Amino acid sequence: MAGAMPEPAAPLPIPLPLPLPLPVESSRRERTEVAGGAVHLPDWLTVGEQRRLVGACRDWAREPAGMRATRLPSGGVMSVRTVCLGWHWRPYRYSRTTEDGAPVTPFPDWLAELGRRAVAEAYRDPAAGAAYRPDIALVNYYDHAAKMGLHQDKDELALEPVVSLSLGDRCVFRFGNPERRGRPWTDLELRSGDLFVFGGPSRLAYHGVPKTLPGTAPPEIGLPAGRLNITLRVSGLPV
Ligand SMILES: O=C(O)CCC(=O)C(=O)O
Repeated sequence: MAGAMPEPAAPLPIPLPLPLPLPVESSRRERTEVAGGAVHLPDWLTVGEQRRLVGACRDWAREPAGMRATRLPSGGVMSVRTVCLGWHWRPYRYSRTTEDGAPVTPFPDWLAELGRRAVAEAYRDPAAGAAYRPDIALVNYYDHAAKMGLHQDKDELALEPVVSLSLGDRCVFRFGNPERRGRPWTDLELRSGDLFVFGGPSRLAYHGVPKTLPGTAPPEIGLPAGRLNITLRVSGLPV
């Protein structure tokens, strides 16, 4: 019949899209309390803050007390390269000068302020944040092959939390227990901008970095290769 609606064409053999599942990564990237007092806050630093920290690390690395591979009393040399602020870590104690006599770079107030914000937000405890007075930073640079074995941070006289900030390539961060260098542990991925705070019952937990994931750094933070980690600590040493 003229003017009649044409028969609908057979449906196209292209299925309609199904609702997309949530990306696995986004469902895992939430605040996590890995153990008592050990908190992972993903994507805590903005890109701008990451850029500023990368630039500051570059400046600290060039200072007279600059970045170096630490020689262990056993004779081994760490694959990670480190520059310290406030107090220089020479295994297994702190001093105000490096092994070659250079004065350690001062610990800046703005970094302490960042540490206070980190503790307040990780523990959801503004008073704990306000009371936090870090005076040591260890800035570690990992090239594609560097790693760090399981160890405790126990050369400080105070047991205030350690604040750890990650920049650049992702890594596998192994967080163990305070009793022994072994299982049980949790492996988690730390990415650029992530915050990890460990204090309280986890302050002396063994931890380490078995590997980094080269080529995973976000290009916009100004670190084309490798991983930087900044840990803030309270020395408990006299001013
Ligand atoms: O690179 C990290 O995430 C850990 C660094 C660390 O364990 C340390 O500096 O003692």
